[in-house]
Amino acid sequence: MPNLSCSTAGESHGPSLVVTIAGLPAGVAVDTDFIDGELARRQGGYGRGGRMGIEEDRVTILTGVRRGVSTGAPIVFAIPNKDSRLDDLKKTPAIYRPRPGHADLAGSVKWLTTDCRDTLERASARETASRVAAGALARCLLREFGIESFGFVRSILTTATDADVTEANWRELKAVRDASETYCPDATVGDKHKAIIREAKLSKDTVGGLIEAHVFGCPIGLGSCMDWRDKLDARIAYAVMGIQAMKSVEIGLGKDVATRPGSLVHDPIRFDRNARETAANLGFARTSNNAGGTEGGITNGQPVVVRAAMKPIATLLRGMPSVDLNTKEEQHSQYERSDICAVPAASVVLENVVAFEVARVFCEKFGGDSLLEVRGQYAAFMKYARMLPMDPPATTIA
Ligand code: EPS
Repeated sequence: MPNLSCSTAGESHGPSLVVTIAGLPAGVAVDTDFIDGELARRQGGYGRGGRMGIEEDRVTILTGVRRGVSTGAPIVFAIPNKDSRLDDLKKTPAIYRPRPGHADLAGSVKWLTTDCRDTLERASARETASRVAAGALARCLLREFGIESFGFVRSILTTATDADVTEANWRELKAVRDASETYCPDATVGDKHKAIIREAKLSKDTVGGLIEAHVFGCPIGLGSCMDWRDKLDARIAYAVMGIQAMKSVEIGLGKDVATRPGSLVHDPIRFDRNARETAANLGFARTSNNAGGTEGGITNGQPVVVRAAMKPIATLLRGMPSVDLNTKEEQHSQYERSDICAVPAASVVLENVVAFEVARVFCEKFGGDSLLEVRGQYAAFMKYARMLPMDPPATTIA
């Protein structure tokens, strides 16, 4: 049985994006309405440019699904591009003038060309549509086990919401987020974000921000500390840094752990007997969640909380100092078409990318060839975990 994996291909202005997801058990209902809904959300958000008015992202299922259900074979989705003119795109002077902050310069030198297009077509954030589709597919499995992911915009520039997101209120906040053009779960702050983006547009600039994802319903025990490569937080950091334009990832309190004593960082443990038989956390409740749901790289029954910082888009309407790669003369990087702010879209990417990593460790712990087997493994583990302490010890149970 292969591990759950995702690989992507396709150029921003090629005929199609393609994503291959291998290792999803057989028997998972593939909810294309949900997947396409996530793709539509990723296209939206205040601050997007002209391209998103052209595209209408939807998955075309090419392999691995029969009558709406996964077969266990690799699943390939195509997401066709409407703005598909890769071979016809003219070589304007801009294409030789790398944008500071974009992959243009490093990629062009790396692949021994002065034409930045070969690099930018894959570096483009368009690729994130594929990763959203993969994450949304993985969520079709996770929700069978009550695991849900919620992503939103925490801040744009220096304006942040202090919304406290909990297991009890996240659905309510989701409704606010879904009514917000900047995907912020705080209506007043959402309006301020819009004003900031509008201002950036007027000054021909761009803005970044902080995005957050919370994953609810994870049982204790996903990920492992036995090998550093299997730590869930390590895998999340890897996957999130793989999202275009991310410059930092934090779990829980993140960098603020460095400024507090241990007594104000570590989350006190208590036991809620009423939750023992029903809750995914087996009743092991915490009075805070500074750890962000992982200790030792293993889920501890609290929501997994991930925050990432997105840099401002590198394509500025006013340009930035650069050089022409052919003449080596100083030139401003030129503007063709871009977003002013893609932080709302990135929050959708984060929500789905983090969910995919949770699904990966979920399949590692409870994996089987079919959903039925996964259900059995999950139920068996939860039964034993609720039995603790075991007498006689677990090793003697037949
Ligand atoms: C991007 C430039 C813009 C963005 C694009 C990312 O595209 P274009 O160059 O076609 O105008 O809209 O984002 C997407 C296409 C997308 O789907 O998110 C870039 O250079 O990174």
